[in-house]
Parts: sequence; structure tokens; C-alpha cells
Amino acid sequence: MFYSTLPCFTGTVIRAGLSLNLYENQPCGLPGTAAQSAPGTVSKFPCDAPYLARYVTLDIDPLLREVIHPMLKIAEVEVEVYTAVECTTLSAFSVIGKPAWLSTTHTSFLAGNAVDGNLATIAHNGGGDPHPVLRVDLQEEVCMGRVTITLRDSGCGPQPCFLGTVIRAGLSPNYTNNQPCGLPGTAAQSTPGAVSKFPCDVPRNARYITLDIDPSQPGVTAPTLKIAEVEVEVYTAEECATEPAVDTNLAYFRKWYEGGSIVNPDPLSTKRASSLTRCALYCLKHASCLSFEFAAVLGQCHLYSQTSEDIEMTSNTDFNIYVRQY
Ligand SMILES: [Ca+2]
Repeated sequence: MFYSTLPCFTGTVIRAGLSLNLYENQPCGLPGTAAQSAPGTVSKFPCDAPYLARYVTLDIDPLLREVIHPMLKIAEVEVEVYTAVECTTLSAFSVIGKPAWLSTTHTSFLAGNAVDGNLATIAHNGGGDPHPVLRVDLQEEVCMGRVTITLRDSGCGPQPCFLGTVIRAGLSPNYTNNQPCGLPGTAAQSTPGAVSKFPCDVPRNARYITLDIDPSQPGVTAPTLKIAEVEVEVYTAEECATEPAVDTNLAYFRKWYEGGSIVNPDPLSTKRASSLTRCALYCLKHASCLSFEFAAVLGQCHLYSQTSEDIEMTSNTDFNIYVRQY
């Protein structure tokens, strides 16, 4: 049959969250690819950072360039969860009334409208802005966890105005120096009143949040920020502990086994970690941690108190095992 040869999983977005409106829930990982559309393919989508969810959805945005024939053909959905403790570390940080700035000014829609706590007021850059930027100064350093953007409920015209918007958080007032939080905004996130959450992974110290639209991105025709509200959630400071300049992995740990998973019961802690270094740091900061396993593709970091003599292991291509070297 003709359609069976098309990459049916391309562009499929996996989301998890508390809302029945799928667009209010944040995506897990990147949209599906043609390579993931092969018969019998098993694909894993990490939902980072861990957050509370009741609903899991799969949807295909037909506006994505690569999507030829949107068609869900799903054999099975499986879910892995963290302990509840991993989901309680984010707390709201009010940005209402913080100083806000736009790269160009519109007479009626000032930058401060994005941080006034009122969903009916919007910040809107001026006309002819070659690369619109909206910046909020938190006036202090926080351990940035997640940024939530709400668009105005009356929509933003015929163009998907949120498409290509990059959310960044960092210590520099210049947006180009700060790392993005999540992926650029999509056409699906440009619907009236859309609420989109952008995890800042890894958590980082930040004073400034910016939104900017690079006009050179595909599909971006008239880059315009039309933002009803910016909201922020932060982690406790420990999550942002400064990484040491030395290579932590080499200095403190050795790779003990590649392609193996620790099966000893009761890990000290299960973490979400976006890098081997961060997983190693979690272990260093835990007084009893003598070994850990890390799965880069899943972002999973499991800490253990076992030494190499005590580790019980099973073959698992996702994980590598590291032990402290004393
Ligand atoms: Ca507002």
C-alpha cells in the first residue's frame, strides 16, 4: 500500500502534563523523525525536567516542513516515572513588576505588559524590527528551572507569531550569551492564549530571561513578539551548584562498565541529568554515593552506595556504570 512507505512517525510530538488541552503540556524530547518511522521502531522521549503529568499525548503538526502525510500508527505507549520527590523541586518566582525591555517599542504595547500579571495586556515589539528581543531582568540570580510563556487570547493574526521564538536564561543581559531553554516555539504553540513551558535544562544560574526571534529560521516571515505574560519557576540553589573546572568524571570516577545497569535494590537517589558531568556531580554531593549509572539518551542518573565489589549488574545498552576511585 502506498502510504505504508511514508515516514508516518515524522513530526510526531510527545507531550505530558496536567491539562486536557495537549498544547498546554510540554513536549518530551524532539519530534519524531523519518529514521524513527521504520517498522517496529522503539523510541524513547525524556520529559525533562521531571514534572507532574496526568495525560500523555501524541500529535502531529502538519505545518512542519518534513510532514508529508500526518497519520498516527502507534503499536504501544509505555511510561516511566520518577519518584514524587523529583517533581516537587520547582517553585514559582514572581517576575511581576520586574524591569522589562524590548528591542523596539510599540506605542501601545510596552515591554512591562509581559510581567504585569494580567493576561489581557501584551508586550509587542515595534514595526520593522529585524530581530525582536524581549528581556526581563529578575534583579537577582536564581537557579532557573522553567519559563512559562502565555500568548494573548485574541490570537496574533494570520501568521504563527510564536514560531521560532527562542527562550533563554542566563547571567548576561545580552541574549546571545545565554543558553536556550527548551526548543524554539512552534506554529502549534502560536494559537490564541497558548501556554507553553520551557524547561531550562540543565538548571543554570540566571538573572535575565529573553525571548528572541531569529528571522532566518524556516517559516518565519514577519518576526513579531506578542507576549501576554512571562512566568518563572526556579530550583533550589543546590541544583545550580557551579560545575568544577576540572573534568569531574576523570578526576573522581572511572567507567566501570559500558552497556550495563545496576540492579541492586534501593538506589540512593534517581535524578534527571542532562550530562555525565552533572550526574557525577550529584554523586559527589551525596555523602553515601560510591557508584552511579547514567543513560545519556534518557537523561537518567541513578546513585548507589555500592562499591565495584558489591554491584550487581545486568546488560543494558542505555546505561554505563561509573564507580568512585579511591
Ligand atoms: Ca500581561
